[in-house]
Amino acid sequence: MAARPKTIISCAITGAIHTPTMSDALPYTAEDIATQAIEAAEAGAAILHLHARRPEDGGVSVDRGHFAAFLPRIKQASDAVINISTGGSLHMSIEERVGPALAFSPEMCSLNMGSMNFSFHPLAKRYDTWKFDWERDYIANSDANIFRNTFRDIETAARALAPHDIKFEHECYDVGHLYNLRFCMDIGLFKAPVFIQFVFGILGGIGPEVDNLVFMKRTADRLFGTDYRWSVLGAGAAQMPLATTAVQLGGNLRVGLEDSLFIARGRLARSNAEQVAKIRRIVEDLGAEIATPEEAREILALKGGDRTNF
Ligand code: KMH
Ligand code: ZN
Repeated sequence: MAARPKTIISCAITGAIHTPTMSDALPYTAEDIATQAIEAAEAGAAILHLHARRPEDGGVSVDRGHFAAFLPRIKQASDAVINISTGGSLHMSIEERVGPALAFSPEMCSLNMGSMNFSFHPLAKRYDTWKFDWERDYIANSDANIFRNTFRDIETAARALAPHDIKFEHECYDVGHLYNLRFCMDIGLFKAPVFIQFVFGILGGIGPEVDNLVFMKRTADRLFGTDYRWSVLGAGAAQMPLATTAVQLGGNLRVGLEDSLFIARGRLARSNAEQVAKIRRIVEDLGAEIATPEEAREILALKGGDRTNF
């Protein structure tokens, strides 16, 4: 029997959905983002998916200075693969969103593979008071959001970043996004092996049922054969259950406060590292082994941590 592949744990440290009111653990200063990222790597995350935020109020940022305040600190303390988001916020152009990846040339960056409704407005009802003025409207008005990732946007990002030899985390929120990726590979935008993040449970995307994971995986097998590696991200309450299912199916997984603020039903996580430690226990209890950053680099054919610009 072939050896079981090692499980790559990605951890998405802060994201652009949750806001400071929702959890005291959500990091938004450079110091807290760096500390939580380093601790997540120590707990077993091989890949750190990173967004920046404004240190004064936690707002979503693509400012180079905000990234520059934590990237070198993380690199100094950890060998983990750095993955910079190109998701930005839902109000930014693709040129603004790829800015940080262009500036810092990380080993990986996210790339969202289709346009869609992307909403978290139901969260607004859960809070009566907010830590910062911007939060309530940002959340409540997300029912008007279109997360724009047209073919032209995807091509713009791919061509701008091509000289940097960055491996994309192709975020696919529905089965059509897999076909978008196949089309983009066919016109030469991405080379194998591609890394697909199957995303479940975002309002506007496919729901977090196991049937849907099997369907996405089966479709990807048909479209990409051996040319892809895959990982699973379940939003909110689906995070740990779907990550566990991914391990059982031989895939990789993503946790982190970007995707869920909780460690168990009704219990907020104290940190990103707490979520990583929990899923690591599950991975090992299921008889699998986690991948080190070096192993993740080999599995995903990454360029190496010495070829970044930070
Ligand atoms: N929060 C995830 C569902 C990105 O950074 O490019 C989406 C995400 C997007 O991770
Ligand atoms: Zn993200």
